[in-house]
Amino acid sequence: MGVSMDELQLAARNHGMPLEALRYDVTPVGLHYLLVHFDVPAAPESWRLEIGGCVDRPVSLSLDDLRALPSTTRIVTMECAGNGRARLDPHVVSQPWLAEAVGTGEWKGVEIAPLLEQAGVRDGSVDVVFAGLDRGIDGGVDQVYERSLPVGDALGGDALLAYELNGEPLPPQHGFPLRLVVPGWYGMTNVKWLERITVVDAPFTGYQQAHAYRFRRSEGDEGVPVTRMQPRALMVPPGVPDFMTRRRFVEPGTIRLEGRAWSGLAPVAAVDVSADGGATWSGADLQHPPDPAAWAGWSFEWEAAEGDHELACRARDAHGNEQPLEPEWNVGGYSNNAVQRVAVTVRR
Ligand SMILES: Nc1nc2c(c(=O)[nH]1)N[C@H]1C(S)=C(S)[C@@H](COP(=O)(O)O)O[C@H]1N2
Ligand SMILES: [Mo]
Repeated sequence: MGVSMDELQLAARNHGMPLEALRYDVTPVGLHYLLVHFDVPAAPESWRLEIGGCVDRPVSLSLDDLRALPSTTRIVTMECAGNGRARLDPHVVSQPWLAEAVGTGEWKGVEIAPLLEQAGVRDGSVDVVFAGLDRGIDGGVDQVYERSLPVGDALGGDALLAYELNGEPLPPQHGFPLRLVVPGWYGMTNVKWLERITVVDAPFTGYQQAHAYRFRRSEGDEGVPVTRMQPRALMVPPGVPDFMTRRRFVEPGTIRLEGRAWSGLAPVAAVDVSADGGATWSGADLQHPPDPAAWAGWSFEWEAAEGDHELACRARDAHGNEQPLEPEWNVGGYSNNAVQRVAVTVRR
C-alpha cells in the first residue's frame, strides 16, 4: 500500500498535532492540527459577516461589531473526520492522517443562537448554511467551502462564531477573521474564514454536505451524514523514539503513561490501557475535562519489564460507544477510531 505524491503534497500542507503535544490541556496554536481543502484565503479590508436567507431581518456585522457583543469562551477539542484514514485497507485516497488530526483550542466568540433569533429565523426553515471565503475544485465541482447545520442544532446548540484562539485573534490558517466552532462535531463542520450565513427552507445539497462527509459502504450507497466525533483515546508515546520507525525505547520500571480522550457523543466514561497488544486491559485514572467539549486527561502506571511490547489505549463514553479494535472501512475513509497501538522496546 502506497501513499502517492498527490497525497504527500496534501500531507505537507496539512499537518497533524505531534502526539507529545497531548501533554497540554490547550494545544499551543502552532501544534494544533491543520486542514485546509483549498488555499488559505486573504480576508478583504471590507470584510463583514452577512446573515440572510429565510430570516425576517438580515444582519450585517463587522469584526468590531462582533467583538462588541457579549462573548463566550469555550475549550473545545476538534478532530478531523478523516483521522485514522491512512490505516484503512483498502487504501482511501485523500489526506493520509494516522491518528494526530486533533487539537484543543480556547475559542472566544459570539454564540450563534441569539444572533439567529435576532435575525428571526422563519418557520419552515431546514438548514443553516455557513460559507467560507475559500474556493476551489473538489470532485470536479467548482465551489466555495460550505457546510450546513440543521436549524435545530444551530438554534438549540452551543455553536460559536469565534474570533479568537488561545487569547489571540484567529491566525490565518485557522480561519481569520471568523470561524464557526460547533462543540462535539467533527472538524469539517467548523467552517473557517466565514463570510455568509444563509438560512434555507430545503435541505442543503452542497458538495461538502451531500457528497463528501457521508458514511458510504460503496460508491452507489447514498450513505448517512458524518456528524459528531466518535470516542478516541490517544497516549503520549513514552520514552524516546527511533528517528525513522518511531518505535519507542524506555528503561524498565514503573512508567507513567498518559494521554487524552474525547467523544462528541457523550462524556468519556472510561479509558482502558493494554500493554500486550489488546489481549488484556486495565482501567486508567481519568481526570475531569476543563470544559464539557474538551478532552479529558488520563494516566496509567505501567510496570515495564524488559522486552518488546505493544501498548494500546481505548476510550468508552457514557452512552456506551467504545473504540473498535480494528478499523471499520467506508468509501470516504471517515471516523476510523480504531485503538492506537504503540510499539515499545524496554531495555537498559
Ligand atoms: N472554509 C473552510 N473551513 C474549513 C475547512 C476548509 O477547508 N475551508 N476545512 C474543514 C476541515 S475538514 C477541518 S478538519 C477543520 C480543520 O480546522 P483547523 O485547520 O483549524 O484545525 O476545518 C474545517 N473548516
Ligand atoms: Mo477534516
